[in-house]
Parts: sequence; C-alpha cells; structure tokens
Amino acid sequence: MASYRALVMDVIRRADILLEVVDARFPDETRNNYVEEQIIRADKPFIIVLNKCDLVSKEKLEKTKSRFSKFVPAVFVSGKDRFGTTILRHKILEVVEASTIMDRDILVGCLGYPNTGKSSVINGVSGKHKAGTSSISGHTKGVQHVNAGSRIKFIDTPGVIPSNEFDEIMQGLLGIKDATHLKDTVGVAMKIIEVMCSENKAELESFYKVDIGDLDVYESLEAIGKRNNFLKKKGEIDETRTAIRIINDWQKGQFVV
Ligand SMILES: Nc1nc2c(ncn2[C@@H]2O[C@H](COP(=O)(O)OP(=O)(O)OP(=O)(O)O)[C@@H](O)[C@H]2O)c(=O)[nH]1
Ligand SMILES: [Mg+2]
Repeated sequence: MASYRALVMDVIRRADILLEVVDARFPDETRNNYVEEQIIRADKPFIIVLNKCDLVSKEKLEKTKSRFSKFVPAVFVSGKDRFGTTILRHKILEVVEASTIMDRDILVGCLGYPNTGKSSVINGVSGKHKAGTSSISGHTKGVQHVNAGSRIKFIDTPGVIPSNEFDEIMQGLLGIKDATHLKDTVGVAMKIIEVMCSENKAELESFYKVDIGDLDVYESLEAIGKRNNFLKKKGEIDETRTAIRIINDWQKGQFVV
C-alpha cells in the first residue's frame, strides 16, 4: 500500500499533466478518489480518459463525458482502435498550455486501475506499439517512459491502484482477473448477464443465438449453456463451463454495453 502511494506521488510530482485512465463501461467505479485528491493537491492539471469506448454506446459515452466535463476535462478514446487519440493529444497540449513549457518535452503521467488500458492509450497516441500491453492485468511492471513525438512524453505506470478495492465480481468485469483466477465463475457470469440484460439484451441474445425473453439471470445462463451444448454426463447443463465461456467472451470485448 505504501509503495503504491509513493509511486502515485512520484508520478504526480514529475508530470506536467496526468491522465486518469478509466474503463468507460464503469467510469464511476474506476475513478479513484485518492489519486484525484493528490493530483488536485499538487495543483497539476488532469484529464479523465474514458478508454474502451468501443465497448460502450455513443449515447452513454456522451452522457458520461458531459457529466464528468463539468468538473474536469474528459475525453473518450479507444486505445485498441486508436479512436479519439488525436483529440486526446490536442487536449493534452491545450490543458497543459504547452506554450509555458518551451525548453523541454511535456511529461504526461498515466494512472489508473490495472487493465483499464493505460499502455494501450499511450500506444494509441504514440501511433506505435511502444508500451507493452496484455489482457492479463499487471503487465506493466515498472514505470516506463514512452516518447510519443511532437513534444509529448508519457510516463506509463503499472496498474498501481490496488485492485483488491474491488470485489471478485468487479475484478471479473474489469478483466483484472481472468476466468482461471476467479473462484465464483458462475457469480461473475451471472453479473455479466445482468449487465447485458439491462444495457443491451439484444446483443447478448444475438451473440449466443438465444431467446432470453423473461428468463431470470440463472435461467439465461442455462439457456446459453444449452445452446452451446455444454452438458454434463447426465445431461444437466455444465454451468461452470458456460460461465467461463461468458467471462472469456466479455473479457475479449465481444459485448457493447
Ligand atoms: N476493447 C478494448 N480493449 C482495450 C482497449 N484498450 C485496452 N484494451 C484491452 O485491455 C487489456 C489491457 O490493456 P493494457 O493497455 O495492457 O492495460 P493497462 O492499464 O496498461 O494494464 P496494466 O499495465 O496491466 O495495469 C488488453 O487486453 C487490451 O487489449 C480499448 O480501447 N478497447
Ligand atoms: Mg500497462
């Protein structure tokens, strides 16, 4: 815990501007109060980067962006598709008032929970795969500098904010733990179904070619298992196998919420 705080403080101290990278599907949950307070206290500017915007409908993104923008500049991007990265580059230069830093590169610190896509955002803005990324969280080990050209230099950090702040279900939803590391796979899969049924049921139905209609969450999981022919010896549905499939599909980014 102490080392996480020390690392956050060190990056804030060195950077001219901070990016707080959040998962656009869970923007409130993946903002971090402690980090924001420290940035404000250090009197450094920051931008909230709503990453993974390819997995969220345009309407929801716009709503979140305008809600956040009342207090802090917010930009939505997809590090994966390199969407919004030019806007982010311009925003960085605009917010930091580049004209006041004439004699050196602008240092941009990137902070956020594990797996929110910090390294992917840096790569998206740099236009190159300079920062290592992985679907397994904890990929970025130490602090790394990435030169993005045109006077921007990023400080990439490991997912330093402790992910144990999240319960297991949320760790599954955020891809902090993959299916092999989750104990309650059925619980996580049921939460994914619940989220999809409230946000975009049609996508879930068409992806698995099932008709969910009025089924409850568990019955929906069973319907998906049945459709995939995930059966045990006696013909009952293999709920664990079904749950793992749903978690893998979710974490691969198959569903837009
Ligand atoms: N769909 C989608 N997936 C993304 C996006 N950005 C990152 N990812 C995926 O999210 C996972 C984590 O991306 P990283 O860039 O390694 O995330 P990070 O925050 O640097 O992770 P750590 O260094 O482990 O903390 C990878 O599987 C990426 O492919 C995005 O914009 N859209
Ligand atoms: Mg990383």
